[in-house]
Amino acid sequence: MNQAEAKAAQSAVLILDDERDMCEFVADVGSDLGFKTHWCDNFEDFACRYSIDLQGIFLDLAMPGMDGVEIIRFLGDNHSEAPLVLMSGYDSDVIDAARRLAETRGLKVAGVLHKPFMLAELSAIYKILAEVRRSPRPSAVERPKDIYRPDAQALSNALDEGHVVPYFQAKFCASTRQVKGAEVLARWIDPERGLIGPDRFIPMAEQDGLIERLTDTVIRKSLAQCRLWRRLGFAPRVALNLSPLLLRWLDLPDALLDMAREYEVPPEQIMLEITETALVGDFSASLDILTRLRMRRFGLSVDDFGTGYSSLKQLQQGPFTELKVDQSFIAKALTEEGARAIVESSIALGHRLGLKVVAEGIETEEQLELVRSLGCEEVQGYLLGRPCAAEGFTWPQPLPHQ
Ligand code: G
Ligand code: G
Ligand code: MN
Repeated sequence: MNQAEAKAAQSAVLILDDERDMCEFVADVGSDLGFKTHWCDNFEDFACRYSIDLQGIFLDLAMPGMDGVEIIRFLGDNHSEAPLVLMSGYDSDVIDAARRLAETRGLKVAGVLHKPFMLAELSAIYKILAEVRRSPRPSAVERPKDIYRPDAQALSNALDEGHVVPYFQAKFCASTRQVKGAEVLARWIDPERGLIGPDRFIPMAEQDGLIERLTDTVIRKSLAQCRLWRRLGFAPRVALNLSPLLLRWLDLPDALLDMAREYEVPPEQIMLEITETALVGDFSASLDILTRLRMRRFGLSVDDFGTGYSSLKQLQQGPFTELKVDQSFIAKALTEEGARAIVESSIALGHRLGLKVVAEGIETEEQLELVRSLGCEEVQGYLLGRPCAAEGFTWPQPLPHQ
């Protein structure tokens, strides 16, 4: 027995379907590949058989007396880490909805199988199980509880010691692939724990009153870097993320303008990215600040467009100059009709409102080609450039007349 087979032998796959021949069909493939397979035709048995160590779960979405949604909830509540395969005879939009539901509950959807099973499904089952066998067992994966959750004191110390630094992710022209600018993304580099991402400290900074200090640190370091780049003959354009909370601070426009002057970076070269959710709530107060920022010549970008709850009227009334289509739609645009419709209409809407449109989260050539063909001006994503430290960032040589 080789290593992969030995690993598979300890692994179990659980199948829930009220049609016995479907269960046997999947179970046969699983056994062929060396998995222990269990199948059941009702939820009670499934719940008894369920364990956190499962290597894969095949789930029928439509069974008499219960729907797959209840089981998805059960798996979410039990923090299931096993790759989940959804099986159904429903239309693909129903299956897509179930997949999204499972993902929002933290489940990992490994695939979807359409009934009735044909040859294509058989090979899909082989492919999914072979993939499952190669991936680490759930118990070997870092569990959420093992992740370091810093507190406010730790962040405050890190800020004092200069451990929070800007990383830069390039924004490219969608057609020429030239670097047009960079988005600043905060990183906490802890000498012992290594790199800590912003998702683990920005919400906490917002909650514990550290967001102003953190933003001040990140902006000053980014602008100091820009000054250096400018002195080296480059023309860096940077995008800074602003917490929604800062849009309640009436002195923000002047404070930012003072910083831009101090570091000798023209505000026209600075884009301020504001998440769409920030536009909810007291919009007139935000509008006051946004307008004054625009009057000081900063660029204003609506970040994560499509995920917030702002009305189109707010988008139309705000003095924005750029719209960033959220990466969650880009990720699904080539496989889900609904996501593609959102990408298409966001780009068209941005253009109708006179905004430059940026697509974020571009990971494949196909995604790049899609947004380029829809007229999107700029792209950002792992395909062309990951966030990196200033030292790793290269600007194109400016043209002589610049
Ligand atoms: O950098 P990712 O690589 O993980 O960033 C995750 C989220 O954190 C993004 O939504 C980004 O907008 C946000 N973020 C990154 N840096 C900053 C920052 O300096 N300030 C604020 N408010 N948000 C930031
Ligand atoms: O919300 P905002 O647009 O500021 O977030 C940017 C986030 O997206 C950062 O966490 C950044 O690291 C991440 N990111 C950038 N490019 C890609 C990509 O191609 N794929 C994925 N999955 N994340 C990306
Ligand atoms: Mn952003």
